[in-house]
Amino acid sequence: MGLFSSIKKLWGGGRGASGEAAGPAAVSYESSAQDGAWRDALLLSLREAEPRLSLWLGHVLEGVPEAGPQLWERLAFFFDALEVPAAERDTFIASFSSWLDTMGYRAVEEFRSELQYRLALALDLEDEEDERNRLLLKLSDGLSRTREQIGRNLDALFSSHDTITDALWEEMEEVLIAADVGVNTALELTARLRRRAQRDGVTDPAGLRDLLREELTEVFKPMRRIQAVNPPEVVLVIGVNGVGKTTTIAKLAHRATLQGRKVLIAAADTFRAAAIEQLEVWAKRVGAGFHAKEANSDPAAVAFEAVDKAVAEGYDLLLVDTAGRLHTKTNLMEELTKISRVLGKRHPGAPHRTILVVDATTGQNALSQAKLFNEAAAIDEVILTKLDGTAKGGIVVAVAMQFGLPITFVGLGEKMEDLRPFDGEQFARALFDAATPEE
Ligand SMILES: Nc1nc2c(ncn2[C@@H]2O[C@H](COP(=O)(O)OP(=O)(O)O)[C@@H](O)[C@H]2O)c(=O)[nH]1
Ligand SMILES: [Mg+2]
Repeated sequence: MGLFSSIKKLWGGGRGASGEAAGPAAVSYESSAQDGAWRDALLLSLREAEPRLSLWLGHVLEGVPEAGPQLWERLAFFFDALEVPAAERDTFIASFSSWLDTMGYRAVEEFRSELQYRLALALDLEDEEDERNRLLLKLSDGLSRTREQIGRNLDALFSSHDTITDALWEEMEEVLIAADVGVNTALELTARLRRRAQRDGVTDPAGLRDLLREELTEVFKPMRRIQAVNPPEVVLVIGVNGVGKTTTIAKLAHRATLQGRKVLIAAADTFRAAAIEQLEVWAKRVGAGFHAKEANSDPAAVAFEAVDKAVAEGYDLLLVDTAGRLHTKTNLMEELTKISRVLGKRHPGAPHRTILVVDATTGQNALSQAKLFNEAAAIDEVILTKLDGTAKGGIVVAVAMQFGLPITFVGLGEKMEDLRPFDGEQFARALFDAATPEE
């Protein structure tokens, strides 16, 4: 359900299915002893609110200090007002409630953000502006150091030149290199900007800021991809040790589960028993299936069995975790090729996507990793993790430009909700605009 239909529901839908079905076994939210006047008040504030999920949620949570019957009742009422089918409403509440139990959260502030994330996915509002702004804010936070540095240097650069000269271009290269965009990328980006400035007849240095943002948006333009048509979709996740593969798999599984897909996770990183256990814990937490063998088993065998299970048991998505620590490049290449081959043997077209996970805090090192893995496997996309903790945001530009690979998601923290679709225009804004985004 998109935002417009949601608004229409709120305005025209009245009480909807309120009170029509009993709650799921685990959660009770039938009308409590308190009077029902809050319903009218809540419906009114929802209708009067600007149509933004965060504001709606604010009203739903008004006067609710912690999880409990009052919260379930108000949430259920919110779903009813949006005419969400009772079964979906109940599943959402039951699953959220059991997640709270698992995490040991009670106070609203501990789970508000996860709740909004889940609502955005369940109500199909993630593409709405409100959610995009939220991502932008988070991205801006994470990139504040990069932005400060680049922004300050660009300001200094633009104000110290009256016209666009060769010296200005050289200094711009230096600013970009200092932001860890990398030498080659900085040179190429500057060359492109130069052409663009000439073409558009830009002569005022201050005009270059916009050009830079436009050029970057172009660099990040998402490539069209053909989606897998034969479920289960098989996704192979590769990357150096410690970059965040396992965490990212858990986050991807979490998203997919919230979107109603049946997910299986395979532990083809068989080096350490602890790594297998870590993945199993995540699978349980996010409600995904799990397939593993004992430590030091053949990773390709794990992958083969997992895809077998995924096909046989009707999974929608199989995520395959891999090791990133093979001793030589040849080893690594052979291992990944073998895994890919057995996946494809059992299920035509698999792996449908091979994702390289890159740790943004490693700066230029990330580039050489991308290069190495690109030789070992046909990478379809990149996920950049730890953008929350880096002053080297420029690396994103380098990866996208040097490899022509689309960046599909970014990791902005260790929590499950901290994986967000990557939007190049947003990123360019977060990176280069000194001005804080709205809100
Ligand atoms: N701050 C931050 N930490 C992350 C992010 N993604 C992963 N991590 C952390 O990075 C560490 C290594 O992650 P892990 O998934 O085990 O890496 P793997 O070896 O590639 O599987 C863990 O402590 C994660 O919590 C992120 O986006 N932001
Ligand atoms: Mg791992």
